[in-house]
Amino acid sequence: MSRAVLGAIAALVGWGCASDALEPVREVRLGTHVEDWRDEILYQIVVDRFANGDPRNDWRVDPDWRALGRYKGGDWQGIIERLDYLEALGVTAIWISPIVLNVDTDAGVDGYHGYWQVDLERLNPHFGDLATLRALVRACHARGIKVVLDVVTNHMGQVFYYDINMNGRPDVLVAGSGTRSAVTHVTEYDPDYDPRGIQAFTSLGEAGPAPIRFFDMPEIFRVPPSPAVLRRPEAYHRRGRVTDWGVREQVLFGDFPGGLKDLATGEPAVREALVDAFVRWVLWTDVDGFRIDTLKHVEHEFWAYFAPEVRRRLAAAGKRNFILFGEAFDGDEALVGSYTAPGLLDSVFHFPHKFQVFDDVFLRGAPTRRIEALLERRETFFGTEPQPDGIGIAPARALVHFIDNHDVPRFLFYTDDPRRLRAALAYLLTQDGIPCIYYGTEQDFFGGNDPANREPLWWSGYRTDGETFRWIARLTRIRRALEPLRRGDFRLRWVSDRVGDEADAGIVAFERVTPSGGYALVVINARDGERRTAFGGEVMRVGEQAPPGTVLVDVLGGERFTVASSGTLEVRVGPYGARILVRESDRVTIPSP
Ligand code: ABC
Ligand code: CA
Repeated sequence: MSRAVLGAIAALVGWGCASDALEPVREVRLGTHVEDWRDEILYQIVVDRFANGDPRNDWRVDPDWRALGRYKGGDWQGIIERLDYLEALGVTAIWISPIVLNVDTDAGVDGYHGYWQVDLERLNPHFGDLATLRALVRACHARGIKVVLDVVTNHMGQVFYYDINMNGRPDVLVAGSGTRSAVTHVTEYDPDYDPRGIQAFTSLGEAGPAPIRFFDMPEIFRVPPSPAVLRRPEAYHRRGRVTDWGVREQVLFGDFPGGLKDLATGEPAVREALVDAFVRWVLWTDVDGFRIDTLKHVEHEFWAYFAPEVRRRLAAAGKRNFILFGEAFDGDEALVGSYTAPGLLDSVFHFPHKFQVFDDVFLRGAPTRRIEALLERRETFFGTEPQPDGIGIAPARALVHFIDNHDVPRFLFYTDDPRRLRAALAYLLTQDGIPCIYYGTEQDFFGGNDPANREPLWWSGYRTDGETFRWIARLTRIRRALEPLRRGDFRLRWVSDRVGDEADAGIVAFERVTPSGGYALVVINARDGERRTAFGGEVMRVGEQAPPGTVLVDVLGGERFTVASSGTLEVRVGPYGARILVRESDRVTIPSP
């Protein structure tokens, strides 16, 4: 066993070594670093895969490039050393994968992603220590980059087994051994859902709730969880693994596939422990928000407690505008939107938008009319009032839009035409809400299902001269320079029902207008061939901010267009191209990347 492993284990079991968490740590001075979250451009980082800055924490690292389910060595120091890269790309906020101690490895897969938490009060030593995490946040803030932490409230890692046969050992049991009945395997690590709770079994039949037994394997950090309230059976729902995602009760109370044990989030002591633990990391590091995992697996009552309580405690410590947004992985707008109801979260990832717009329209060529339908329903399903003491923007106006993430195949897995991706990026970075870019997109990564979509970024050589990198870098500069693109209302001006060779097939055009009259007009062509904002004698009409005679300049290509006396404007756009038009009289300048 290497020195580093021994050191980590020693720290874990508390042998004299300095421990990050359990001793008093001086809190840092908290600040409010964000004015309006819609000004931010998020960049999602899987820490283990972004950059390796510290070889001393490289134990259990498997260098085989095919072994993507193993630790690869990335860490917080690596991010610190690559801030120039992020600045060149032009993103303004990073969301980093979970930071706390995880079950290190299980069934041949490692906890490199961070979602197998075991101790909410200690950091994952693969990524660094508290000093490094603080240094990261400080270095980011010094460059105007905000930091969002990924937190999990739904479950712990695989920290216990259900001792169904009560023999004190984790077994895989064979049930129904009779010749006629089917033979089934029951694993005590991860048994199937039982609404009564997992039952124990003896030769006499069922014997009441199965005891749960925590593992004690410090060499892989598979130890009784912390804080101590999470070592009581009542802290878990104990009903076994979800077998049917269509059953709401299972989705809420079942263990997450992979044996991730579902926390009893209705229990006051559990709720409080979660708030305590995650708020403490903010007090200790000054991060700017939470990306919350698995929203739809936790009952709404929990969010009604968690969100205001986090906001209250942080406000008391001097931090405001702390964003709380989360992941409800679902195509159902009503469900996804429900987490932004009054009193709950500031925002959510817009999964329905990912499916219907980025996948259907930009990837598969569905009519751009889809965008209109989604937009029309938005205010029905997503919160229209800012959350009390939240970020000050209504959830419906601050939705987090994304093309792909670490749980789905990358956009370029489905197409080998990067022009499609660039059209999607143009839309992502000019529409309203908060755009989020998954690391590696800028390098044309094309990985498929998890874990193939979590490629080490160093495979790219961190080049900044690729076409997609440069395209994103230009778009981020433009978004940052043009207030209407960040804060303006979104007004659709042209979408099409057509998907063939028609003049306007694939065109989406929209205006962004601020209350003080700031104006931008965006025209994107999601298809091949030159297209325009006109069809069958009808031409796009523009808003009153661009009256007849107004000259509009494309900040991307430099071309000029004049609004006709009829208040219409015909804009041509090349294959998968985009135009971002501003009034010439506004004399806009965009800094070059
Ligand atoms: C590992 C393996 C996977 C294997 C899995 C069972 O175990 O790598 O190959 O499939 C973490 C790790 C994963 C790891 C898991 C389990 O833990 O990152 O690598 O997977 O060990 C969050 C995080 C995610 C994280 C977890 C767990 C949760 O972002 O990284 O995973 O902490 C569900 C959850 C969602 C979760 C996601 C992975 O699984 O709801 O919170 N993400 C349907 C369901 C969704 C489901 C989705 C994907 O499939 O409704 O609930 O997400 O499995 C639309 C429908 C949707 C539908 C999609 C596919 O189609 O409207 O409802 O989603 O049209
Ligand atoms: Ca749950």
